[in-house]
Amino acid sequence: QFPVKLYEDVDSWKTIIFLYNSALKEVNTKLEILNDEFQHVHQYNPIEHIKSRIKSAESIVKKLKRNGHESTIENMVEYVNDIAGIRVTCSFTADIYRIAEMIGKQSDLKVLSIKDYIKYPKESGYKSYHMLVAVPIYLSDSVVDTKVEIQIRTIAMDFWASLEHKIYYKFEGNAPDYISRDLKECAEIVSMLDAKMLSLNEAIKKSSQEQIVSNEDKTNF
Ligand code: 0O2
Repeated sequence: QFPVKLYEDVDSWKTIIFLYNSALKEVNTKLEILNDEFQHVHQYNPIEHIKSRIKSAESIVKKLKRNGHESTIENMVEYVNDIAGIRVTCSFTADIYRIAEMIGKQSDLKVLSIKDYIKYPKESGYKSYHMLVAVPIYLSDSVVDTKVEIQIRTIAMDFWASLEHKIYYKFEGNAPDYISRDLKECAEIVSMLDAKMLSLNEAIKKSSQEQIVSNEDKTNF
């Protein structure tokens, strides 16, 4: 458990978690609005679903330890960037970049860093687009910039990452070679599937547009 012993520590822990929860609410609302507006303008939803969570005290401590930091409240705020995390799942790879661009344009969100594990997948085969943003939380007497990690990925990438995550924890990071190999092969299949689904979707869109034009031609005639 997190070594929160002193009363002041308990108090600052509660305040910090309150801030992270508020930041999640803010970013969730922003994403929902972007999705609704996209539906309104393009009759299409780029987001399949959104999940958010606050990292457990146990995972925070483990992450600090893994990175060689002492478990203090200051270190947790400074070094653990994904205490507040939002995962956005899309159908197609193109939607990921569309959403990332829309987030980047929000003037009240500061983009602190971007990790494009889609263009540059991890050694394991992990693919996802990570954005670390700071959102201002307006309190009665101050404004606090609070960090939120947004992970954007396709349904197929999410399927792969969930299984890999389970395997990683089951074997404590030392999965047998044949499992890591098979996982990597699955990651390649996921990439092929995503590319194929995207081009199929483009073909469907093109054919619908051609149909509209041909119907307009008939009416004009
Ligand atoms: P958990 O158990 O999911 O919470 P940083 O300090 O931000 O520079 P960090 O946190 O390693 O370093 O950044 P990164 O790479 O953005 O990873 C943040 C989170 O992305 C991880 O949190 C995972 O949730 C996910 N992630 C990153 N790499 C992988 C991977 O190879 N496989 C899977 N399944 N998920 C990954 P945690 O705290 O490491 O893990």
